Amino acid sequence: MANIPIKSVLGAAAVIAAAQSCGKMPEKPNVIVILADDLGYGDLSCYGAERVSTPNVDALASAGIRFTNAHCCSSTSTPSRYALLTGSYPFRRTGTDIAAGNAGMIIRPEQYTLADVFHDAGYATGAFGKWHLGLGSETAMQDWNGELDMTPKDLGFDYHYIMAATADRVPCVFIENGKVDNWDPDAPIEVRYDKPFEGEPLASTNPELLTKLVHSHGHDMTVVNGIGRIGYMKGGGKALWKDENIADSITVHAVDFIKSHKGSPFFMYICTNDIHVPRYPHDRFRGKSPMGLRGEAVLQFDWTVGQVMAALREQGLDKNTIVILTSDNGPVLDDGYQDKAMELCGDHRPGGPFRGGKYSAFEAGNTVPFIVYLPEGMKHKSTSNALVSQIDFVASMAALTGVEVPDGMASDSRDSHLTWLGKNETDRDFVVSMALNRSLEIRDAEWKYIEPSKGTKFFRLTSIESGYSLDPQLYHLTEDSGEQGNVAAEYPEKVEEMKNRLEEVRIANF
Ligand code: NG6
Ligand code: CA
Repeated sequence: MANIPIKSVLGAAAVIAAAQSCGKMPEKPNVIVILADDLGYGDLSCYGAERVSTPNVDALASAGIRFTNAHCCSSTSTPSRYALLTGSYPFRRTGTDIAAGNAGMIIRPEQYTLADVFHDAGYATGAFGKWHLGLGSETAMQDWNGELDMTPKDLGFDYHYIMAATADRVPCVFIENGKVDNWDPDAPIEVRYDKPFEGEPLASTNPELLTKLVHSHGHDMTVVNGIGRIGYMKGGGKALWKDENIADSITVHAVDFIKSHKGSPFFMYICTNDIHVPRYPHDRFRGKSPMGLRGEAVLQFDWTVGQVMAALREQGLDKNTIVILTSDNGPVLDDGYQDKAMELCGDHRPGGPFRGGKYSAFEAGNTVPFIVYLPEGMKHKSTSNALVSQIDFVASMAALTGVEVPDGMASDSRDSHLTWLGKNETDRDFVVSMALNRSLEIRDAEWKYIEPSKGTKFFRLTSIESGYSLDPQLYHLTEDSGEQGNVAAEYPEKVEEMKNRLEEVRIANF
């Protein structure tokens, strides 16, 4: 039943009835997606990490299902999140690459989103934390001192408390329901990405301002909270965030939402800033990891997960809430700040057994932790090796909640909810993902093909193998999950077959 197009799904009510009969599914379970940032396959203790312990995430995994072959749709944030929320591959549209903090909203209101699914199912919906999909109807035209004219509200989210882009990009403020939270009338906000504001200090010209973190590459523009950022910003005053409080702010708002919606079904999209750069966790995590700031940021992520679960328990909602925890892309150590992530990593392998990392076409770029916490009584198994993809969020959650996806929407998304709920271990037919240079890879449960593409073999600044090659690459994943031997020359028919399958996906005309 997995992987069938949504249009051929039985009546949704029938699907829910079937699920209920075999596993005590609550009638309208709350659904929480916890999306970590740059958290690698090997960064959690339940995925084998030994130099960091993540008890709260591990508890989620023991109460649910831990997937060992789950993939995001791109090895960077914006395109990955675009796919998760729309069920449409980011390569189908231009403008889906890593977004600036003043990018206009990339998903357009007419697109059907994961939030629309839940909205149509009668759920209250909220987005929290890192957004990174643009805001406002037009790039660089946002009024950060008034109300934004296009926001997640236009995409099915009733409520949002978000960061426009990333913690290393201006504007360094939270936005609540279209307005800068804590907006300071004495410090009106201006944001630019094309040129600096005259007379404003920069990280490149005023290094004495870098009191908290110093950059290693990039991040030499406006300084906020003693840390250099990407982009230029003026003003902000009391609205400016303190990096050490970001996790707390996101968590507090998420917990408040849980408390105020305990009486009716809700969907939450909680995107932590951890463990993206700049890594500057709260004092209470400092000195707690042998891996320094990056390890402490993992601990802080784990803390957020613990707070969300504790809130569910306190409200008696752990019995009817499904929590799906995953990451937007693979890991990186030095992503532009001198936080000693590389030096203190020791034998920790953030990408687990996989090759490459963030930005890369190799497996560590898009093989991500994926844990589905299920209410008591619904648990069928503890790990699943099924091949699954984040592209299936929209169709799977539509099937789960009994919503019909409108024709022509979320066309790449397939209903995999029975696999996600552990009722079968059916592999997706194929999984496609995109690397930084927009080249594509396709894999099935056995083989992986990386299409030829131009570009450096090694990202020097981040020390990550790109996986790019002018030659076609074929890896026999069942024997070589570490992608050590390109066997394209030995299996020309397989190369042809995978290439054609990729081509079919690419040119699909929905
Ligand atoms: C890169 C940034 C990196 C990070 C990334 C986006 C530099 C030198 N590097 O351009 O620090 O922000 O973009 O990461 O500026 S993502 O996880 O949001 O895709
Ligand atoms: Ca990311």
